[in-house]
Amino acid sequence: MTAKKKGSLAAASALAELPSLPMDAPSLRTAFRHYFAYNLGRDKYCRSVYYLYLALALTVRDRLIERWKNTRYTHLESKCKHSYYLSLEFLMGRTLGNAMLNLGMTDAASIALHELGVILEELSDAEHDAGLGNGGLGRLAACFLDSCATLQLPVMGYGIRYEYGMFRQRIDDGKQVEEPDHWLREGNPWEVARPEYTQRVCYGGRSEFYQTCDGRTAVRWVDTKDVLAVPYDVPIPGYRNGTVNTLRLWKAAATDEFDLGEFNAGSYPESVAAKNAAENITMVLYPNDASENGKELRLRQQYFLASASLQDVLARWKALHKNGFNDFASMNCFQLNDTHPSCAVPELMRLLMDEHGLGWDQAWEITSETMAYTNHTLLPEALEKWPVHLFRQLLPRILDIIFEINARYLREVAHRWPGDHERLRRMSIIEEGETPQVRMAYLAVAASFSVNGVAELHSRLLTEGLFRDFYELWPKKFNNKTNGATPRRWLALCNPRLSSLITDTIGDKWIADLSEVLRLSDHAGDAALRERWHSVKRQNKERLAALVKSECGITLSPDALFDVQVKRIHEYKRQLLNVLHIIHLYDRIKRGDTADWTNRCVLIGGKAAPGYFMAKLIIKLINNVAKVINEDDEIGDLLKVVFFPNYRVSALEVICPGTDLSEQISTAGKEASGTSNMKFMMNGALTIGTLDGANIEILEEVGEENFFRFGLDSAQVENLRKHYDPSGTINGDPDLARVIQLLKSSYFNMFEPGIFDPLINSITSPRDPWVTVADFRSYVDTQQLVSQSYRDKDRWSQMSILNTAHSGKFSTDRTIAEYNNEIWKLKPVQPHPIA
Ligand code: MIF
Repeated sequence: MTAKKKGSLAAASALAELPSLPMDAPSLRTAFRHYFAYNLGRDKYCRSVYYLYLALALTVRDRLIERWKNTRYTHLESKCKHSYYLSLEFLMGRTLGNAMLNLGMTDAASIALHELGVILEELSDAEHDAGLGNGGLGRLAACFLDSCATLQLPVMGYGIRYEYGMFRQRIDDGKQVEEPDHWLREGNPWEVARPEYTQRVCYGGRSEFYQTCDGRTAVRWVDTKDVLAVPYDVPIPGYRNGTVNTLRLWKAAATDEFDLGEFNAGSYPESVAAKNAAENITMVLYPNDASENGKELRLRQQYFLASASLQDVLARWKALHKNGFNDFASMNCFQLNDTHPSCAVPELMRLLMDEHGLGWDQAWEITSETMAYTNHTLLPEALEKWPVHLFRQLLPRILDIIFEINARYLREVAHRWPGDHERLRRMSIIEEGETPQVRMAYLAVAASFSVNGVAELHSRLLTEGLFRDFYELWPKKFNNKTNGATPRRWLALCNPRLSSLITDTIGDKWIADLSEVLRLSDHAGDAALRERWHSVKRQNKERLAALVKSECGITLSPDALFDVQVKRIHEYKRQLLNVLHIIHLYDRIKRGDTADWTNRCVLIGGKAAPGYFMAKLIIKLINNVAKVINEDDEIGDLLKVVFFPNYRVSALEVICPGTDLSEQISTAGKEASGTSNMKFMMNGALTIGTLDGANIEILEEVGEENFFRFGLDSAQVENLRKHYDPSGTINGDPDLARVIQLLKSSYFNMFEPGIFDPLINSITSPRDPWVTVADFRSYVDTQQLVSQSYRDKDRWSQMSILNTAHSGKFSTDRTIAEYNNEIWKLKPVQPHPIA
């Protein structure tokens, strides 16, 4: 492919060709024993299952690697177009089970281990979650990679190899305590370091103009402080199709010369400190979901990812295309996962102009034809803005380019709306003010050929609100791509019992084509299926109850309705509304109002950003309410409340199969999409939800009669704000009044006076942005309907089957097919079969 190799290297081509590795149980057993004894050097004194897990992981990894190599070869040979998914977050969770499922080796591995007296599930449970993301946005990126590989699309993920992922959450006296998650401490078998593809990323310094030898004026970025970006590749297998794509994660490392200067000057400690500063860039994931905290280190991370990834793509392009960048735009596409990687816009301009000698116009043509931007939220606090002075100090050359992009684009605006200065001010990439700011979303929109939202409602609200001016200017750029979840992890892997039942009923095509599950609806009237469906749910609830028992010490009865809200803790998601309902149920029991009662276990889980005071207080309130209720002898099994600590991907894999009711209760217009709503639906949970995000599309698919809808819609919420009167609502609703009275009376914080006042004040204020109490009555009435419905087990099972049956739309295979057909336009590539 590239230059002819000499000497030993010439042998590499032959060295890499080996007979394919067998996947039958005896071969897997032999490999497993070999890794355990020789590679890991463990013996009969081994005291940790972790090494058994590692031995199996290495066995699986070999089989991934051979398909990985073939995929890479085929991509190179076919000279296909590529897309790159740039994301600061990839919330991968565990890999072992998923890799075995996609390679089709789970049964053989299970048999091989069984013969050795080893239990596969125990090994799977020993794996640390790769928590390189906060929540939905990061997990979506992980699901997308699975679907890209399954659809055999040449898509590569680019991200950051954080040394510390999402913090571990411990609950101490009802309060969240954050602990560092050093997930790499025991090594990571799922990565391959590739230091030979290291890139250099520049910071600081200044721009310098100079004359090139052919007489052009050009710019170079000088006096920079550089950091190395070392790639670690993670294999991403498709579902039983021979494809293994790549996720490339960058780790920061200090440059050698950087240390040397300092060493020679005799300042050893300073030199080591400088080295640390470089390596700090990829040390920790910022634990904020849908909110920004404006730290310089975060901007460094963002630029680091953008620069290293683009240099990597350009280097590969140059090696293969001797005749320059003419075809670059038709062969490459960058999908920006939110504005986090949007430094890629000016960085691609810089690389093309300063490093590869292109003029502005050609560089702009390439940039604006290759960048595509996905917006994931309308919340103002999540919209990234960086102070101009920070850019000037950290990335001066990048700031020059942003200014120039802005000037040229504002000329286009001025031409379209002559004399409309207000509009120019509104649309400028630079927000004027005491501290001028770079509006990253506007930069991304101005430079991208495609801008999408993540659910129908969200995409419409984008064009009506945040991006209204841009939509008027460039209507064709805007489109919707409703989110999804991969049915491999979120049904086949996490719910083996339901998967077998589905496969028994309609065959197994649904795993690679979720639209097939619709065929279940023909069987929803079959009493025998409903009975089996119910029994599967019951077993999954027992599994969840066992997890809750071991994690929290609380006993849940699987006969009760399992009512679950797991997601990041945020005011807009309204965990508080859930708490108001819990207190209302408690109050009913205390008043003896329990005729036709349905026993309920309410489980709430999620992490709060460490600096988000109100979210942390919500966690404390949930825990206090749970304690009072669970310790009250009058309550017994009528009502149980659990705060599930350290909610993460692997926890959802147990929680979602065991859930009856999925709580999706955000203030309408605020949750861009939601994705756990889809995972719960696939697993046969019913949803209680507002008309928000993808709930609307879930409701459309499954029908009103199989969905518990409540509350104001987004237009009603906006109207209500003008005359919102929570006190009136509270006084007019005796149930709500009693709930608020209980809260105010310190019933749940007897020995912690006043601690919940900020929460009480916020929901009783006419300025409550989330209009929580406005939806109370509708929520409580709908919950009453849920309770009634649950008592008809057979009907509930039918609704549950219909939810799974109508979840086909919410596969990321569908989402990715739309990204591909409408944005990326890649052709699937079938790799050569392994030797
Ligand atoms: C949105 O809040 C969520 O609604 C969406 C967000 O489903 C998800 C994926 O598109 O992205 N910072 C964010 S945006 N975290 C999320 O989960």
